[in-house]
Amino acid sequence: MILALAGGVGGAKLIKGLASICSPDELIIGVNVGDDFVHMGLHISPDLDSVMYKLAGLNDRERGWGLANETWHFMENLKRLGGPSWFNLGDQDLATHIQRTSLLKAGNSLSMVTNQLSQALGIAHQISPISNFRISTFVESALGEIPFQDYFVRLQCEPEVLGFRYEGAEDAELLPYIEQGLLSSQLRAIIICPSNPFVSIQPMLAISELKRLLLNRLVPCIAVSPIVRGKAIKGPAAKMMLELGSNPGPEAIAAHYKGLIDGLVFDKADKQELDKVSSGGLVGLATNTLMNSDTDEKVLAENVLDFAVRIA
Ligand code: FO1
Repeated sequence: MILALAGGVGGAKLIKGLASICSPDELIIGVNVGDDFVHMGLHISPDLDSVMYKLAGLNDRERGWGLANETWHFMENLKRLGGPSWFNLGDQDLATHIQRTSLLKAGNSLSMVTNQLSQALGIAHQISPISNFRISTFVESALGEIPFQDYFVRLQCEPEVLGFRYEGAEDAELLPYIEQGLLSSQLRAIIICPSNPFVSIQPMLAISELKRLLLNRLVPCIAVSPIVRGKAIKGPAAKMMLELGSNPGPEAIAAHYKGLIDGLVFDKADKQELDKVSSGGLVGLATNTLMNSDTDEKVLAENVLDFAVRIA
């Protein structure tokens, strides 16, 4: 059994690759909830939706979020009425947010709601929020604290980051289903998908129970770097690393996950970093990490799992 931790777009691609080679009872998917926020009364769960739409084959590939063939009549009319236009809610996507909000209001947990939505979309694999508790990522900048979606969407990742705060993480309980997976004798490997270490993975690692279970792991934990040639495949990860004083690359990712991982997979474009990464007990693997097709996603998933078996 494999347990994978994922955040935004890059994470969803590798999850799709893993889901194409692991059956539903072989793959536990833990997804970041730090991006979640309430917008116009709707509970939005961007990372859960990225994974859900991706596994349902409904995702919009170039946008990276939301649904393919989306239309924006709601947004056009919202703007005409003077409503907030900075966060785009597609006409089809709206149904997800309204149904999720309705099910949550009816007393269902986020994990129950995610199961209901995923099953309705015909997804065989179980997608789980890392916790049913609210965790809210704030970006600390010279302008003060910025809620994540304001930073990422409204301010287009422009402010210089000084740090992060994951409100609610200290009280958040790790989802029991995830905890059971980490304690299971069937577990063979833990995969940290190529998501932003600061705003997609760290909000999960800020849950003390998860961090403790990873530190005491009995199986290999493999991280896949989201950085290629010093740049993030998508999103602000490299910009954040530079602003926090580290050099975006495999070595900095290895340092970020120090103690939590046994192997680091990064792109063959950075294979010269192999020696620097393979030190202090960490094993490096340089391979193709760019996922521009279903095949790329599947091949990377296979390479990551083979790597985990090799270093077990
Ligand atoms: N990202 C944007 O850059 N602009 C948007 O207008 C936007 C709307 C949006 C609506 C629903 C949803 O699930 C995600 C959305 N995202 C948008 C992406 C969102 O900001 C995610 O947090 C990122 O994908 C990072 O994980």
